[in-house]
Amino acid sequence: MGIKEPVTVTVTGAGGQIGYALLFRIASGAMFGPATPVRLRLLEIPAGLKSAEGTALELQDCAFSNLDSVEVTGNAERAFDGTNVALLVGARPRGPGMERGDLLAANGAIFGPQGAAINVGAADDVRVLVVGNPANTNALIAAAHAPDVPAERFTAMTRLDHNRALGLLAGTLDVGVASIGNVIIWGNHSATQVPDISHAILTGADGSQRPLPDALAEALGGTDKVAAWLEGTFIPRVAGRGAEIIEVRGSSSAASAAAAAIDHVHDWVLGTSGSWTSAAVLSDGSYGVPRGLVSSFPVHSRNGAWEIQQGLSVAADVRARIDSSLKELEAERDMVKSLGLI
Ligand code: NAX
Repeated sequence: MGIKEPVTVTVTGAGGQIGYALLFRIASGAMFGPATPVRLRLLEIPAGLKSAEGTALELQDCAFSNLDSVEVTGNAERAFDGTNVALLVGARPRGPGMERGDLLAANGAIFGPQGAAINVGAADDVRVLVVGNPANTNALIAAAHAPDVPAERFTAMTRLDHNRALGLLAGTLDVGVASIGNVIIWGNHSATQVPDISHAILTGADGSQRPLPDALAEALGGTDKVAAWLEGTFIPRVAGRGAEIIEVRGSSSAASAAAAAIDHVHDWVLGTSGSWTSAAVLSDGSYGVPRGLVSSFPVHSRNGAWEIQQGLSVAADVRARIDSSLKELEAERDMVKSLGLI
């Protein structure tokens, strides 16, 4: 295969810890494959510029064959000019005493202008992944400021939650992650997220498939044990994994967040070839999720676009959890609306 045209990728918060884990993998070809050169644009605020510049020096020192160029800037219009893929990682963390409204307002001041800059200068095929929290609502804010970009091009990351669920299931069943399919994360990327294994399947070494809950019942010693494990271990452990990482590592997830961002964009651009994953995308009303919210769904990607996996049954307990996560998303949306951010 010949060398393709370079893809321009903008990473905000490039001087931060996710940026440091992410940029080298993009530059090495993990996002689009080794035959696609990348042009990197690193956007930072003044306090993070030096760190981003240091990362740019190291990128040069890696001599990645498909790294076309690296540019560090503090100017959003420049950073998003002609961008094909925008990874919005930099965000305002919740400070001491900060209420949810303060947090949303502070992030509105970041994601509104970045959405506007994307609207002005990004390439026609721009795809946006918001990683910075609160990711779903930040995506909503950015989309609202980019009226000329189709709103479905603004997505938020729940792939890390999805991957965390895969890792926990694989460890519990003592199988490889690749043998597990059709896990779902629904709702908000927050503690209310809904990891769901009702449709999950396990593929054996001989290629045979069976419902993953059946394999869990076997591993845990009975069907009745599965519900308790889901409720008491699986769901809280996946939803609380970010806090667990902070507790153990002393700082928040970085390399795993970067890996999930790579997976999200890779699958979005190159397709999911028959399988599904999870991503927070614009709701079209599927599964009773109010139209216009950015919420996590089971999705597949075809022809470079996410599509929500249709026609799945939703168990009553999963439905109740989804509804409570949607309440949280609606409350965030109503708050940013009342703040004039969307
Ligand atoms: P860091 O604090 O290490 O880095 C953030 C960087 O963003 C800093 O260098 C800062 O200067 C920069 N920044 C702030 N405002 C900016 C702006 N307006 N324009 C450009 N750059 C700006 O945080 P890091 O650990 O890298 O995490 C980044 C974000 O990812 C946080 O909001 C975090 O909550 C979120 N996460 C989201 C995850 C997800 O699954 N969706 C998981 C990992 C992570 O917690």
